[in-house]
Amino acid sequence: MFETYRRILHIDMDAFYASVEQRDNPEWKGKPVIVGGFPESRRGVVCTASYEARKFGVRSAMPTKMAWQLCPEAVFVVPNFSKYKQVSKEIHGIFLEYTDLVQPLSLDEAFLDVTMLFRDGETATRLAAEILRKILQKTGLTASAGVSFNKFLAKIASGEKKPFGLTVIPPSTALEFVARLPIEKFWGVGKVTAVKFHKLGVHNGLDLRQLELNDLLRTFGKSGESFYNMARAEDASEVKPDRKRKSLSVEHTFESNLIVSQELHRAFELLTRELLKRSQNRALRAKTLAVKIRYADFSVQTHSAPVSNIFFENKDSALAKVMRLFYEVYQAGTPVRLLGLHLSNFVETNQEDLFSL
Ligand code: TTP
Ligand code: MG
Repeated sequence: MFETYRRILHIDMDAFYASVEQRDNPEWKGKPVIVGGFPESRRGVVCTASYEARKFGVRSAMPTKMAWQLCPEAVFVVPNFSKYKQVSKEIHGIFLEYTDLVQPLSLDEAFLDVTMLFRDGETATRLAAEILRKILQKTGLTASAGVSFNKFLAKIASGEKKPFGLTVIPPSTALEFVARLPIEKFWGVGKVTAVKFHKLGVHNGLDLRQLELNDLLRTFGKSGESFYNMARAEDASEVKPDRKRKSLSVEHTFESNLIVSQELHRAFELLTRELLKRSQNRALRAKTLAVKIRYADFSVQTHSAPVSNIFFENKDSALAKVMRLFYEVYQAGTPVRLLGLHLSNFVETNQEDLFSL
C-alpha cells in the first residue's frame, strides 16, 4: 500500500528578515534592504540581505560595515525578532495542518515528513506547491521548497531555485544530482573540511564517491560515514518533531475510495502501527484518541475517546480500540476517501518509563 521510500519536504523562507521588513514597509520593496547591527557599530554583522542587496555581494554574517561599503544606498534595519517569531509561528501552523512530523531548524525553515500522506512523488510535489501558496496567502511572504526522499537532498533542493522556487529530486535523478554537487554543499563540510577534501582531489559528489569508507573514516572520523552515504544520495536521518507537540496524527488519503470492511481494517492496521511507532519514537503517551473519517463527498466525521496505557503497549488492543471507535460512528456502506488517527492530551514520559511500565 505504501511505497518504500520516504517523502520529505524542506521549506525555507526567502531572505526572511529582509522580506518581512519589505512587507511591512512597502516603500522598501524592490530596494536593497540589509537587516543587522548598525554600520556605525564596529561589531555589527548582517543577519540577512534582500535579494536586491545580494547583487552587491552583501551576505549574512558579513560585518555591517563591509555591507555598507559594498552597498551604501541600502536601507539598514535593526532586527525585530518578535515580528519574525510571529511569522515563524504562522508558517509552522500551516505545516502542522498537514502533519505532526515537522522538524523546525530555525525560525524560517523546517523539514516535513509527508510519507504517510501520499503514494506517489507527484502528489508530495503538489502538496509542497500548496504549502508555498498558503504561506504567501497568509503571511504575504515567499518561501522555497525542496522535495525528495531524504532530508539531505530535500534541504539542498529547497535552495536550488530561490526565491519562490520548488525543486524535486526523485530517486531516479538523485545520484546524478549528487555527482555534480560541489563538495562545499555537503552537510558537515565547513571551510576546514573543504580544504581537506580539495587536498584529496575531491571537488564534487562524484569525486567523493570514489573514496573508500575506511579512508573517509580515517580522515574524517564519524562524519566519514555520513559523507560516504551522502555521496550515494543516502541519508537515513529522521524528521524529528518538536518534542513539545501536544498532538500527533497520522492519516492517509486513498487513491480509490474504500468501502470493503477488510480494506478499512487493513488501512487502520497500518495507521495504528505508524501511530504507535511515532508515539514511541517521541516517548509520548496521550490520553485521548480520535478517529477521523473523510467520506467521498468530503464530509468529515471525528470521534474520540480516552485511552489508557494498554493502548501503547499492545498493538492488538490498540487496533481493537481504533476499530471500535470507527464502527461507533461509521455510516456503514459509505465510501471513504481518507482515514486518520489523532492522539492528544499528552503526558511526557521518558524512555525508561516506557520499558518499566
Ligand atoms: P537563511 O534561511 O539562511 O537566509 P534567508 O532566509 O535570509 O535567505 P534565503 O532566501 O537564502 O533562505 O536564514 C534565515 C534567517 O536567519 C535570516 O533571514 C536571518 C537569520 N540569519 C542570521 O541572523 N545570521 C546568519 O548568519 C544567517 C545565515 C541567518
Ligand atoms: Mg531562508
